[in-house]
Amino acid sequence: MAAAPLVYLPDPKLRVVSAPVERVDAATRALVDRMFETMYDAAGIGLAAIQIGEAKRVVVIDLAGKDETPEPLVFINPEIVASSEERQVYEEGCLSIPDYYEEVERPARATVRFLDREGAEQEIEADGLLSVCIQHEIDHLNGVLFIDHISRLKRDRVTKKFEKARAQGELPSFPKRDKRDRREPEAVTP
Ligand code: GNR
Ligand code: NI
Repeated sequence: MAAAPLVYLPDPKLRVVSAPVERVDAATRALVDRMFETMYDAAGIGLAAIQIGEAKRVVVIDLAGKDETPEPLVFINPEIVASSEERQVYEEGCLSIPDYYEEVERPARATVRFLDREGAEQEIEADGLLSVCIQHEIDHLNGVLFIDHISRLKRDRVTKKFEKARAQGELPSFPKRDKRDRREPEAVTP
């Protein structure tokens, strides 16, 4: 099983709304496996299928550090059914926007309903980094990027930088900072 090439900003695929998975079958599990290969290869903590060009509502996450036991999580057709009023800030990055980091504020906790790798319905209440990550990934399923949550000035600046690189035929370099280099999210005091 091999890693797949990543899709980078400003690829219009990143703006596509992904389609629900109709049946969790062998093809779905093959996609999940390819996503894990790609995510571990790029040292990311999460990946949405559209980041390898598949417009399906499939997300993989593993928050375990480099030297820890892997904890692979699979979310198929994930939906946020509740989220907290309380918010937290985290410096986010994205494998599709290499080497760019900015603080994003989101609900601190999210209740997520989804299908697992076997197609069974599950529900979890995520907090901390898992909450940040699952919200970031569900955004991808809806064609939304973390830069949509920052100021227009910053968003336009990073978008132009990646448009220019693309126009010059450059492919983004492999991320320099390890995206598994995790901090704790910060509580926001209203
Ligand atoms: O690897 C990733 N790290 C990360 C760090 C802070 C907030 C969100 C993320 S997700 C990102 C992988 C990715 O781009 N998933 O879509
Ligand atoms: Ni991302």
